[in-house]
Amino acid sequence: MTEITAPKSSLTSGEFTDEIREQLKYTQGVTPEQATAADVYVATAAAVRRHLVDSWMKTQHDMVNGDTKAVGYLSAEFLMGKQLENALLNAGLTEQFEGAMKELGFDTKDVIDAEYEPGLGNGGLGRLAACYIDSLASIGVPAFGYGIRYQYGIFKQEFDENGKQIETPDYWLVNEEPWGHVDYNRDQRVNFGGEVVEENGKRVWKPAWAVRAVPCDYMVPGYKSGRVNTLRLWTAKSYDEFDLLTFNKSDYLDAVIPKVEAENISKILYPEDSTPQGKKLRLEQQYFFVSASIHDAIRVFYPGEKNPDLTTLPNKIVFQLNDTHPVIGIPELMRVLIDEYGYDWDTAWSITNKTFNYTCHTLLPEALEVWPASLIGELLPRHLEIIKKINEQFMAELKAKGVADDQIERMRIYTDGKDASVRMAYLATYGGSYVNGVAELHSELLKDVTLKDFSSVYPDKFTNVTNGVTPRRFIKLANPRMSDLITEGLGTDAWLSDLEQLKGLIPLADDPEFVKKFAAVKQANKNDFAAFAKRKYGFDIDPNTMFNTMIKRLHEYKRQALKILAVIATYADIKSGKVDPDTLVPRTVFFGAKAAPGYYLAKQTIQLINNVARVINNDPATKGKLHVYFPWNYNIELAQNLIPATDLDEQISQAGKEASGTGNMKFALNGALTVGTLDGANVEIRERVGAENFFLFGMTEPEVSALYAKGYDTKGLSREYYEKDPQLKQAIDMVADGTFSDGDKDTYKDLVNDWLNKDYFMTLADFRAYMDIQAEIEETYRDPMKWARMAVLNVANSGYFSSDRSIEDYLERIWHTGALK
Ligand code: 7GP
Repeated sequence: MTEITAPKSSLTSGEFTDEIREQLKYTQGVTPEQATAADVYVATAAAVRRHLVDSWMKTQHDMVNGDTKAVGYLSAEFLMGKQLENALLNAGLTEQFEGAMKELGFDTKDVIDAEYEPGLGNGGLGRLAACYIDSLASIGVPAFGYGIRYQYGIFKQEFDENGKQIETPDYWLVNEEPWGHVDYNRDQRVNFGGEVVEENGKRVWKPAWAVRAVPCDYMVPGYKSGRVNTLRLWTAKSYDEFDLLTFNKSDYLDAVIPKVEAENISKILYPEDSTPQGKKLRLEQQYFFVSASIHDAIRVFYPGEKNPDLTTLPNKIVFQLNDTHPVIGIPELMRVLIDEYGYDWDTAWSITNKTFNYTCHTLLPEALEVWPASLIGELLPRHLEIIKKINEQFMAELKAKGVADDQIERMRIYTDGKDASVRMAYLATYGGSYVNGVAELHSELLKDVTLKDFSSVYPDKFTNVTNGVTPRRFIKLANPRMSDLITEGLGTDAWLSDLEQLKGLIPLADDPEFVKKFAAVKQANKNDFAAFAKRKYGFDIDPNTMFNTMIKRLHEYKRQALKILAVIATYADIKSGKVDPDTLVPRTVFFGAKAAPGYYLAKQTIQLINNVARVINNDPATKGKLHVYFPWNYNIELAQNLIPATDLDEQISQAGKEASGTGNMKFALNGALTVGTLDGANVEIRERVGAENFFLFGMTEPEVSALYAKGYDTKGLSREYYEKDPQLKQAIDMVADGTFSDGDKDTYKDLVNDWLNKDYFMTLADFRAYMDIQAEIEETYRDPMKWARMAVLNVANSGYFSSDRSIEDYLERIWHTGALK
């Protein structure tokens, strides 16, 4: 094998053009004259893949033959975003692409835009997985991302004429998808159902049905590392295309039922985020991809071996469980080792224990998956037996350690009785080596609250890895102007693979020339966004206002309600003449958020925001002073456009509820200032950028706990805040009295009822503090140089939040491996 080098930047534009021409001709069958931007996109993608193949093969060869352990990142979601620009950047082909497009007479933007964004994830967890596989490849750690190639990703969001969210299916495979290679020759059989019988003193699973798992491989090029990893997403296929007997007896539809049922498994992504589903199909999805991936890893690392020595498995690969969704992998590996390879229980347990680790991404107890034992028994009877045995062993172990009986009872993985169930987070914690939270505060709360019983017995299992984001996509691609300015300021672009180098910008915060340039970059980004929003949504946005953004999933704990109530309060003050609009900093407020289709209060909040926007944007009283826009279908593309244009971002979750957040990192790294609570990674961002460069407000986590203890949500204490605060009262009254529903008082009654009687996430309790911090924000914004200086310091001090650093932490604290030599 040849020596590994950074991708050939020696490829000339001319050569790259020729490759694209070849692809157009031989795979697309069109001449460059006939070609559309969509054709050129497909041909360019194929040319990029071709260019990466050697490094991809070399990486796989080195992975299998070297002594560096690989990482298997098991995740039900990979929210990748569009691929072309990123692949070009990481492959070192950006300039060649620009040259080729010139030569072929195409606009680079049109070609990049021709790609359909795959939405194979819901939010933070899925996007984090995508950032992590970028960083793994960029650092040169051999890795597989393992997941599902859903035919339908997260739904497309539209708003109807009443401002309600409408979900339409996202069939992202409408056109040719040039990145994935379907490898029918590396398929796996995944069994389901049936029963377990005793044969020659052994438990033998007799499954009732099986699906064929076919991998689709995506190359994951590292940035300047010369390494290319694999994202392997599985598709479910039927072994029986067609039942001829049934067809002859009855009709076509009945004859394809088995096919439809099998293929349903990878049909659609569950659109839930931070909420459990508890659906049979969901468990089928989980087992489907995890079983296929485990067998695939054994195939890869023990090629052609009939009797592999699987006691070496933990030296070959370490599986990271991305939340509880892949946790069925623990009993699956036990089953594979015992039933398929003949290992005894203890050996199998020791291998399994060393091979898995678990990352938790939530603080909401209801989001920790619990499966009915009956369902597991029905779909995976052998696994249920194994889980019960793991539970018995666990309880005996706890007893031997002298753990009190009531604590042991609380810690059960398998709960007996009528509603017997399996707690996947507990199974993951016991079954793997390490458990980590995703920000310091989150990891502390996991240890001290959510998994307290476990951390008291197994303190060494618990660790933290604070999330990160890839600077390639979220700085370099999203914000090319700022990237150029950073490179100019630092005199090198090496910061893109060593983000702590941004610290070199600190002295430039005191250089008025640099700060001015920085402010000019932000203004240009705002102008760009206004043009983008006009094109895409028809919005008329004034780029000379403060851009104030809240983009994330719609969830009560994230408190979009707090933001919209504050907007309403300001609007009311303008209307009543209490505030002279000319004294306000002109502001444009942006929301972007999808609500889970069955999440009623979240959907009401969306409707409210849309109608507040409608009323305010049409009211001459606030013209030029306050506007609200809600671009629909928030996705990665919108994030890449809006984040670099934002002045102020909102991270206002109730303290103790947001595990980390990653949007907060993207904003800080793009020179937005944050208004936020002491929650998730906000805590660490503020620590790094400096308290004076962060707008902090609201209760802390201990204050929140104390207020719960007083009965905030159970005794209806929120009403006291409403009665006490005239501004809050007025805002809520306006929602109730029909101001945003054409006079109809019923439209938002459930939302209002919840605020006044429960308000579990304490929106009302934090309202005053949130309004008060606005004065400070406005005063700061009135001094553009001061604001820009603070923004520079946010960028300069946020290098820690690179996903490269997160991966380094995983390597050191959990995976105990490193880059390929
Ligand atoms: C999210 C967390 O809500 C967010 O705080 C965190 O930054 C992100 O994961 C990445 O760690 N969680 C999810 O997206 C999710 O679906 C399932 O959690 C329990």
